[in-house]
Amino acid sequence: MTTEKEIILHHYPASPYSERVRLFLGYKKATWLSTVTPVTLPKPDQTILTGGYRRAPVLQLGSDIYCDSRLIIEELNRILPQPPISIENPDAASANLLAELVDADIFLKVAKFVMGSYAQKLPQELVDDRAAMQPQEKLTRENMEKLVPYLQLSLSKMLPEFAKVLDKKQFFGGEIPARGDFAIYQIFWFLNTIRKFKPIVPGHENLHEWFARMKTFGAGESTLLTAEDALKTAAATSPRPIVSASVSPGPYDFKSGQDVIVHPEHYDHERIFGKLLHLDDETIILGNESPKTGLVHVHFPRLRYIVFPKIS
Ligand SMILES: N[C@@H](CCC(=O)N[C@@H](CS)C(=O)NCC(=O)O)C(=O)O
Repeated sequence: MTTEKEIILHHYPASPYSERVRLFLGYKKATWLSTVTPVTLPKPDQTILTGGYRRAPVLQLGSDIYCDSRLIIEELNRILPQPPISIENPDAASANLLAELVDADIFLKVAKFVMGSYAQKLPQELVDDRAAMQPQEKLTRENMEKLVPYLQLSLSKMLPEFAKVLDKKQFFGGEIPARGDFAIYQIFWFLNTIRKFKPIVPGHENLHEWFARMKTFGAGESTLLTAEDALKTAAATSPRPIVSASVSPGPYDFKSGQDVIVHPEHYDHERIFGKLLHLDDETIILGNESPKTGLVHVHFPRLRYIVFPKIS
């Protein structure tokens, strides 16, 4: 059993978004509990905690569940303020804006490039699972492979620009890293898993040095925790009271406690269920209850997640 304050990260080693958060935990020299999730659906121990959110990583603090790496990093930064990250200055703003570009476009290209480069070796269940996540893309091994030259060209044009933005700075955030540094790192970390960082960004020593500097943060100190024990922790604890809980009615005239569906922007078929407990310009908080978890509060960032009423 763990205590309410302990950091539990639900993730799997090959997940680049998880690597973003693991590196952040390293920067903070955190001690944390590591619950390894499956790479493909079904993920019953994760989705019972999240109301259906299937992606990695997920942060659990007792019975508060945080989805999406951006919100996870903000929450971790709140509970682990030292060492600080770069905020509210032009370098931090440009690093965080680059992170938006990474999430909206560049990382998707990197992921397709890495997977396409190994298309023939990917397990069939992974191909099927990811194809079902993006039904509009008709993902087959052949289609993945055919895209590789185009993706290589795109990345060879885009990625060296990061070196120009970094210029002579230690970090994209300036003297210390900003949230965006961890998002940018994820690109090069994933390319490095197939040894393509140097070939795609030859020269540009400043970027390679930055990567090496970031890498030294490590991943903090983690201990394995079974999914079963993570669920027991949720069942044995209560969610943090929501500070000034309120539900902004928005276009659907939302009411507190109403059943809703949340989905990540552009992924309408990924559905997360729960009772709407809080909705403002920053966060969405859903309440969910099950015998295995007790009451949990599931937190999402407001941006990139869409809330709809659940029509029963
Ligand atoms: N916006 C999410 C994206 C997370 C994401 O897409 N993670 C990938 C793994 S790196 C994922 O969950 N893929 C499907 C899966 O693992 O089930 C975040 O920032 O955390």
